[in-house]
Amino acid sequence: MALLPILRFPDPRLKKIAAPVTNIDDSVRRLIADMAETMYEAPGIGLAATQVDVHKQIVVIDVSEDRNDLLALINPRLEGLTGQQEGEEGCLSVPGIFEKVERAERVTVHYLDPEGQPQTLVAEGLLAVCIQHELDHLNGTVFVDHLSQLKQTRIRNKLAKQARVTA
Ligand code: K1U
Ligand code: ZN
Repeated sequence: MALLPILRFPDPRLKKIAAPVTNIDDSVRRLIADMAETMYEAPGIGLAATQVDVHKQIVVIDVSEDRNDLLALINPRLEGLTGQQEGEEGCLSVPGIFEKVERAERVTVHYLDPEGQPQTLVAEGLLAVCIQHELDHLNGTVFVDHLSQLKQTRIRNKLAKQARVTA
């Protein structure tokens, strides 16, 4: 397994639209294992392939307290978004920034598992938020895009300053 470098906002590659996976083979399963290792090490509760510069529809998620309940979603499709919730979100591509974002409270997601089997999951609360956040990444959207222009400008300036300090 390997740790993968994570793209940082506002890298333009985070805006790419991910393509469906057409063949679920060992290379896809190896990528999922590497993404999981990268997510756990970060640490994070989710990671989309887009964030590691692979533009395929793959996400990994683990919102469990014990960090032992990995979900790998291939070609995920959302349906039946209901209710509303507002919670603080962070992003491994936007380090050090946490902002409130409004999301659906409950979602249904259809996807293929790493064996290529179709699955359906009904999620609510943090898992529903994380699924929406990760599926946004596959569509080239970062949580910052949901914020006001003023907040977006402040975040860009803060990250640019951080980058100058660490350069
Ligand atoms: O997509 C990502 O960059 C991962 C992101 C997912 C996420 C967090 C919060 C709300 C929605 C989606 C993160 O994991 S940021 C790190 C984080 O929130 C966290 C890290 C360790 C333990 C608990 C949370
Ligand atoms: Zn993110």
